[in-house]
Amino acid sequence: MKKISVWTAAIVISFSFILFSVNKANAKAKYTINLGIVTTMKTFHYKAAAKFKQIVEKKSGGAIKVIIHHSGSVGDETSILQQLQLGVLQAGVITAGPIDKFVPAIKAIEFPFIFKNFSDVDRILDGNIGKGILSKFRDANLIGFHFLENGFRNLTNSVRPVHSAKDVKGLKIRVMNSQFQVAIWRAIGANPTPMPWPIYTQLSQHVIDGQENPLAVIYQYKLYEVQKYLSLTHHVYSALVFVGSKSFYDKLPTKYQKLLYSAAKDASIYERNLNRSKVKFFLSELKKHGMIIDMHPNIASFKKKVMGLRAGFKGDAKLYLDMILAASK
Ligand code: EAX
Repeated sequence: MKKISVWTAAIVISFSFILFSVNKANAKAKYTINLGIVTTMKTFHYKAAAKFKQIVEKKSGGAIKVIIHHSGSVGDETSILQQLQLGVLQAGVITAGPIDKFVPAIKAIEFPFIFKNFSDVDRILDGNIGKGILSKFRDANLIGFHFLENGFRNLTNSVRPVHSAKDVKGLKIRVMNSQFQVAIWRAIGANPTPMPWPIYTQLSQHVIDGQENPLAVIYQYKLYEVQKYLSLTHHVYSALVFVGSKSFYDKLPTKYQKLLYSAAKDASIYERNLNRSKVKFFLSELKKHGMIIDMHPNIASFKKKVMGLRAGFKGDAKLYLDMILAASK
């Protein structure tokens, strides 16, 4: 098992007390699922979690209670994953990026420019390749229930318009906690720093020049207040995953195990549709708020810089990357 940070240890101890009282208050429920997310109630991560809660509580007739801990109140995404491994938390909606330390296979879907559009995404992630990647979560003492989405990521910064990869040179870009995401931005020419979400303060204080996220996140976190330039790079398809604690899951009766899978699936499809229906709206809002948007950056210049990263893929990550490449032709 990974080394547990002091932060996680502190959270585990203090959080156990909270859970103890919460669980007592829900004495009627047989099982309690504490679900962690790092984003606010405004986000799609939360809406997916709320849908999951609604389905699970209804279909279990109240036997399973779901409590959503949002806005990072139970720690950042890496910490939530560690708590799922320990069984302190039972579920989470987590971005693929930081999962790659735990489940290397997931690196394959975060390879830049690998998905062309949403129909490719759904075909591959909901098909055998996606199912294969989700099955690998068990090796990390986790359950990968289903893929949902954050969306295609785009670059923003406060320094200058970015049209080609050369414009990125030297920009301090915050990336997710993932060595692979660091490698991508280093290859493009930026000066990347991994940090957990959220990062508004660091952007406003110019500790970093830029960041990359889907339009929904840029809008919901009002990053237009601190970032002038947006380039629609669509460089990485950012999946989210409904993740569960394997030790908790293994103790559930089969009917509830099945219920968790089907509720995560329904909540994921609901969330993807919602997210996709809003892309145009977010773009026009970001424009209204004064962002200078490059609608057609020079994608070829970015692709050229990152293609060599394929050579660094090994084991499961390589296996699944090759499968996705073959399936997306
Ligand atoms: O799901 O950390 C990140 O950049 C994520 O995309 C997101 O904002 C949280």
